[in-house]
Amino acid sequence: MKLPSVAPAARRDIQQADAPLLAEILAGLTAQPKRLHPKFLYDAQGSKLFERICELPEYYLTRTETRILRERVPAFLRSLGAKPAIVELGSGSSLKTRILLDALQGDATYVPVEISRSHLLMATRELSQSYPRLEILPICADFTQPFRLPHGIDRQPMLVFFPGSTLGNFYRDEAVELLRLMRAIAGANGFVVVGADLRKDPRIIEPAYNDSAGVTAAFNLNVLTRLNTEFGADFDVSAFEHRAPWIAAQSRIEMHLVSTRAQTVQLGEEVLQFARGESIWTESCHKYDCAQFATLAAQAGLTVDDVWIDERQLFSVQVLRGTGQNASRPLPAEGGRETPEDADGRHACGYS
Ligand code: AVJ
Repeated sequence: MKLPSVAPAARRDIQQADAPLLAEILAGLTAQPKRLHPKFLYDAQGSKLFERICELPEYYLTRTETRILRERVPAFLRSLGAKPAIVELGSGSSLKTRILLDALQGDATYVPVEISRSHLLMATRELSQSYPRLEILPICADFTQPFRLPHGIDRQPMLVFFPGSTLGNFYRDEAVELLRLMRAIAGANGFVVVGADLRKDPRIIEPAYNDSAGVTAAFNLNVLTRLNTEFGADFDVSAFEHRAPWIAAQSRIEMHLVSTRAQTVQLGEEVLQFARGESIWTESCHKYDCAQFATLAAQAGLTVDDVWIDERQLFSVQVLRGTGQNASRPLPAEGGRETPEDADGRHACGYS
């Protein structure tokens, strides 16, 4: 094997590593309307602020989902059969997973799939201390790209877990693609359990994204601070305002950062022009009713087996299964490079 050279200067390495991200940021900020992918909200500071959002009185989502899971998961797990495998996509710090793991009676395998190696390692360490009997098989991967599952996992009762209403962040086609991936991982007999915030009176939804303590505003504005520190931009953060309106026609909350005056911002080689009132669109949080969610799931070859909802009908946890024979596992990618079982003993989990 050819070893990598150790010579290049660290500075250049960092610039090269960031180059595709910078290109993506610039493409978004020179588009009409200006936009940034929501993933940029979640740097270390952004993730901390998001954790504070989850504790806000107005932000009912986390609290409600946690309550639903605590109540429903024990019986559900008992029905799964011996030694289930729980696959979680974008597991982060695996906080919600603990509700599942706490309810486990016997042996189980937990497969967190997480792009951030530091989050993944920390979660693995903490979970193995809390749950010494749990087999943990962490996978460091971007789940929007094909990745491999641990070999043999498909012989266990399979549960794919996607809590937190994260699916709401995706546009329809992406959401369907992601559900298709989960169906493929779950296989013919497995379950896909997805948290989905419900469409409801905007007087409940809007305050959740416009909290009185201003934490969501800080979370949204933090992305500009990040562009300044990590990508050398010169945003005047005080000249932007957080907005999060409910857009009924699209059934979503849109988060924006609105420029309070005409201004220019330097980023990389570009000079970005902002008109007064012009916005950067930073996130969309789609809300479904149960019928809409079932249609979305059906497009991905999933059928709704059960829906768990709190008594105020704020939030849903959707229990899904593959529809009929479409639910078979996808074949590994063709072309000879990847065999179903390669040297590291994992089988392919590609998707189309
Ligand atoms: C992490 C996508 C579930 O949509 O409620 C919270 C993100 N943004 N407040 C959500 C978020 C502003 C959150 N998700």
